[in-house]
Amino acid sequence: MAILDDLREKTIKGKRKETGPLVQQALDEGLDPQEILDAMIEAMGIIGERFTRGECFVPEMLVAARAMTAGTDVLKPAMAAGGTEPLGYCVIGTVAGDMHDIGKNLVRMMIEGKGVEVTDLGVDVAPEAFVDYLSQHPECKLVALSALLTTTMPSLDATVKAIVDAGLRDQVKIMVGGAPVTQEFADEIGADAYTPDAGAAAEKAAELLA
Ligand code: B1M
Repeated sequence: MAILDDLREKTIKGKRKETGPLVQQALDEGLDPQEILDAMIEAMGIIGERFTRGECFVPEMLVAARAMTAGTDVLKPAMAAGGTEPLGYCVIGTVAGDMHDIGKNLVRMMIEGKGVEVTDLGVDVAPEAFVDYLSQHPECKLVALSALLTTTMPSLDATVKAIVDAGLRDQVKIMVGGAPVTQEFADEIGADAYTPDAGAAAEKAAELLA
């Protein structure tokens, strides 16, 4: 579809003033929000492959990421569910040492879409920050951790360990995810769940909070 091709292209090129209006136009034309999101996710995949091949560098990845964020900001209301009483409470963050937040933001958006109230601690979140949050918010029963780098996967482990050491493990479920993360790794570090994408993460979050 032409508009999605255009959106994919503008995201790759980092045209952040154009992605938002294009997403709005696609919504106005009645396109499925998931289809619109997939076009931008594909764009990030293409940028990532170019980076791997040495055809582009960090600044290009950064502007593409900003363009995608401008697009997802417009998409957010279309993906959110209605409802008044939250299904439960969740805290989310990208783990220590890791600055990637697009995937985490999508996971947050989709979990919110299930009627869960989500507190986002942002990126590069130290294990102690999760522990502090949980200590102060006993109503929070779900921790969602994102990691995009093989080098920050140990921070997932460190965060789970910090929660155990603080004596808070029994009060929460812990979900992990991000491109390099696997079910095997999640089992190894004692997480309750691994999911490969934002949609599956939202399903699992609702299941764990039910
Ligand atoms: Co970086 N980066 N990056 N980057 N970056 C990757 C991840 C990389 C694969 C690129 C590559 O080499 N091909 C590579 C990692 C290699 C590895 O470790 N395996 C990489 C690298 C090396 C780096 C730097 C080290 C580069 C450098 O400085 N030399 C550096 C590290 C900085 C740091 O974090 N300390 C770096 C920096 C950056 C930018 C800041 C420039 C920018 C991020 C901006 C931002 O996020 N605001 C950036 C970007 C944009 C990328 C790519 C191109 C795109 C990431 C993205 O947003 N994808 C990426 C290549 C790629 O992914 N193909 C790359 C789209 C997003 C929707 O997907 O985040 O995977 P993703 O999320 C998915 C799933 O993973 C899952 O659901 C999401 C959607 O369905 N998911 C979860 C995510 N979290 C989840 C949690 C869950 C469940 C599912 O449960 C809780």
